[in-house]
Amino acid sequence: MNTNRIRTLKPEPGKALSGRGPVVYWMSRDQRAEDNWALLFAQDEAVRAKVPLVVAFCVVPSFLGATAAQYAFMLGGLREVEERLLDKNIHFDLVTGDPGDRIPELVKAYGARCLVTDFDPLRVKRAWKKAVSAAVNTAFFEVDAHNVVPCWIASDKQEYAARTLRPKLTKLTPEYLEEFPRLKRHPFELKGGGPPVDWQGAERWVAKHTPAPPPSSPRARPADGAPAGREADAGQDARPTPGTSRARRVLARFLAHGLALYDRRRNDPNAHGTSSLSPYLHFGQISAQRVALEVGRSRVNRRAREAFLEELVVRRELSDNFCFYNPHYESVRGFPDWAVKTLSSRLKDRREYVYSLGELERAQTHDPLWNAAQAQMLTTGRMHGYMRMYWAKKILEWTESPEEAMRAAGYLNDTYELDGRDPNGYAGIAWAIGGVHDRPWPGRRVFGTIRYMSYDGCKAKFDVEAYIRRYAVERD
Ligand code: FAD
Ligand code: FO1
Repeated sequence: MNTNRIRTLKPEPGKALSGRGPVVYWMSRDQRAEDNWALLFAQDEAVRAKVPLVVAFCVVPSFLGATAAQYAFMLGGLREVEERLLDKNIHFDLVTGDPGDRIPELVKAYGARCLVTDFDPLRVKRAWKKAVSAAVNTAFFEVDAHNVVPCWIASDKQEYAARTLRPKLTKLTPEYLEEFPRLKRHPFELKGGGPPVDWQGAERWVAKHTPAPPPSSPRARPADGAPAGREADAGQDARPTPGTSRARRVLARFLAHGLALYDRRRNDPNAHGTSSLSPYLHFGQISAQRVALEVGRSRVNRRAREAFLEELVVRRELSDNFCFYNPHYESVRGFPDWAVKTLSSRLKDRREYVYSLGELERAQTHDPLWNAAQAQMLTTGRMHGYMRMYWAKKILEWTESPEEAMRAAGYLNDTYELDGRDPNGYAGIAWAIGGVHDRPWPGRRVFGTIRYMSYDGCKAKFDVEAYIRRYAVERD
């Protein structure tokens, strides 16, 4: 393992003060037992010290507006994590509450030798780590298990665009895109580690502490991953089954049937031409590096592979770079200067349509294409990537100010998307509304020089009527 993936958040307090208990891996973003550099590092440390290994997950109340629907997907994936770890003689703990309290309590109760966690650029996660670091009396390490090239190594500053990050990633990728070692059966058992997780209790806790899904959103599916109603294998309209095994099947299906045509079909919202991996990548149920390795081995044409890796690696890691280096990633303050200026100069432009958040939420606009995209998100928990761009740009066009547009798009994305609350979401919205990672385009009303998208532009690209029919919003 490339040790540049690891950062020390708190150094070892000195041998005399180091606990004699297990190494604890506080799992958060990378919720899987395989292909997980943070877990592999924690196991190496535990084997070196001849101590047991414990993985702990802290369920927090209402993470960035997530509802019970998204928590159910997460808990479903974590059940599988527990099973796989048990198989490897590794204890799994699920605690609930504020990680700033619960993780240090656990570290203390175990007399942990050291603490390891995974990397995440979001502010809330950095605040949790700060609180944990201040409260533990043990070494504390962070491992980037999400990106192919660790975020802080890929670049030491906020990048302007994909074109400035791409050459850096291209240069560094060979150093990091290595095959994962297997997680070993852990040779040191935890004595008296407590019972297995009470999953029903966890579900009850989540039901009590997180908002119920809004009435129009997909209902939460059972956390054991039992198929719910209208599931089709990996189709865009299915409510996906959580977990690493399912993620691997979705990947296998994409490699066999989707990848070869990816560059030609990915912008057609009717075509099922993309991987549908984003919920699994978001919750870390599959590693992007595993996906990149398998795509690299596939025999499909190079153009298709390169087009897919551009999204999976360059665009995804550019989003982490944006959130890591820009503290205002979800507001107008995070926009580039040219975008702030052009949007301010258009503040007084007359808006042809203005909708309230409630009207947008209920898909009650004059535009059937936009309503269909919103309805796709409400009913399935996902929206096709091409429609996400159109969707966010229209929110800018139909609200009184870019600030309001950012608030509405962020709220809707984080409330309804299964893969919301993610650097990709913050960067995607900032791209659409605030020109982040983009450049000025010919000027027009409301948008100034922010890139515009139109209904007619969509019509020229794909069969908009078919998309509208599919997600038609029924009106009384
Ligand atoms: P594929 O096309 O199969 O791509 C494979 C993977 O590459 C994706 O799963 C994702 O991890 C990554 N990827 C693809 N496109 C992008 C992109 N433009 N930027 C960064 N990474 C990308 N993505 C999220 O994961 N969560 C979000 O909340 C989210 N919100 C978005 C909001 C807006 C306004 C926009 C414009 C984009 C948003 N995206 C978001 C990015 C992108 O639309 C989705 O990742 C993609 O549609 C997911 O479908 P897929 O897995 O089939 O993608
Ligand atoms: N991470 C946690 O460590 N604990 C949680 O309870 C938790 C809930 C949660 C709910 C919805 C969601 O989309 C993400 C959630 N995450 C949680 C975080 C997630 O694993 C990611 O780290 C970030 O959302 C993106 O980087």
